[in-house]
Amino acid sequence: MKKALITGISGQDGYYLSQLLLEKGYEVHGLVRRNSQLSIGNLSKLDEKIQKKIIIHWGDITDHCIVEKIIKDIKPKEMYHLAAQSFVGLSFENPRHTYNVNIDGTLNVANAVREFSPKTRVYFAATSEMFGKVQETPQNEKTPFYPRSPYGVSKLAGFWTMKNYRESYGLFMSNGILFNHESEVRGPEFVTRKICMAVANISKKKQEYLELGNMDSRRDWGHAADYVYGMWLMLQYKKPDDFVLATGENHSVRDFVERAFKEVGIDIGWEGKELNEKGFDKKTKKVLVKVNPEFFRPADVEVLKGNYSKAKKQLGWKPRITFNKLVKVMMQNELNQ
Ligand code: NAP
Ligand code: F7E
Repeated sequence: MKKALITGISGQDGYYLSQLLLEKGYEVHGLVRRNSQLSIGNLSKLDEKIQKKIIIHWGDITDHCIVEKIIKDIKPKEMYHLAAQSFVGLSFENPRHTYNVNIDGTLNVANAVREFSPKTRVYFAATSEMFGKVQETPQNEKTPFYPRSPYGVSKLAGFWTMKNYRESYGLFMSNGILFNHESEVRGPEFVTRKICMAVANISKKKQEYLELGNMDSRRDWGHAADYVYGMWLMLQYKKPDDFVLATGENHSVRDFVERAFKEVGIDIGWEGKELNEKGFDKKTKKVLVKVNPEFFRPADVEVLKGNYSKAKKQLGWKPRITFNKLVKVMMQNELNQ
């Protein structure tokens, strides 16, 4: 049986990727860091029968001893390195922790594979945040990088570590430069899930209004289920390489808010500018969206839009879930809670 190891298996992408690999007949191993509740994060949302099939190894990605031991013991055919401090906003407050997990953790993976399992094919979760202050639009694999946060900087170090190990030691290490992908199990602090949770609560009269930061920010949002399939395709490809996965479209945070409210039958109008901007229900005139400076970042990535033609041509990958469908499934999930 083919063995796969997923770090960060308890996160959003781990939830979808573990199911995909089990469906494909892999023996799935996952690294989970211990917490006082012994919680397995999103994996606990899986059907119990599926959960039981996943072999959990407890450990932190920054601990090279455990990373080496697991890779040496399992010698996986494929390894998906997803573990990261992935919240951009927090990376400004906790830059050291972000570097430790995202840079040292990735170096631990690269070294352990090099030393104990050089035939393992490795996927690294790189990101569109590396493009940051974008140097061209749309962004592709050749676009120069300009990260705008400690998170972006840390992922760029991981990206180059993979590329350098690939070129220096002939290892199969591929970088997925993935644009934002969301889902029903997205962490609640990310803007899409935060909006959907608030809109569902407002429609059920459990919350008065939603507070946001930079609503002009534009993102290329897809669904995580499509993107984990792209990760798998990268490791089936004849050689290691770097690939952008995106939808090729972008929308502002404001567009996302409007779309989410439409799902509960509310038409949002806007008035005021910058910190005084407000979103109101066109019918009742009630203010439902406000700006709170607390949610602005010291530097933001204003606009992202990816060009996925390399992945389309070489991997046969394309996104299936549209922006409107993404908002719909996320909203339906919140309304059913
Ligand atoms: P996520 O939901 O935040 O999941 C991150 C995972 O990493 C969680 O399982 C988390 O464990 C684990 N982790 C964090 N610190 C760790 C540590 N010190 N040791 C071991 N595990 C640790 O992120 P995601 O959305 O699934 O994204 C997966 C990967 O893709 C991340 O590397 C992210 O940076 C990258 N990425 C995401 C996107 C996106 O739009 N989603 C786009 C591009 C790249 P806990 O459950 O214990 O917190
Ligand atoms: O912010 C703006 C915010 O936190 C999106 C991670 O998966 O994708 C994700 O990073 C935009 C930003 O995601 C709020 O300023 C406004 O411009 O949902 P986000 P992100 O920063 O794009 C990339 C590709 C990754 O790799 C990351 O791991 O929305 N925004 N108001 C807000 N953002 C949040 N979180 N909360 C607000 O209230």
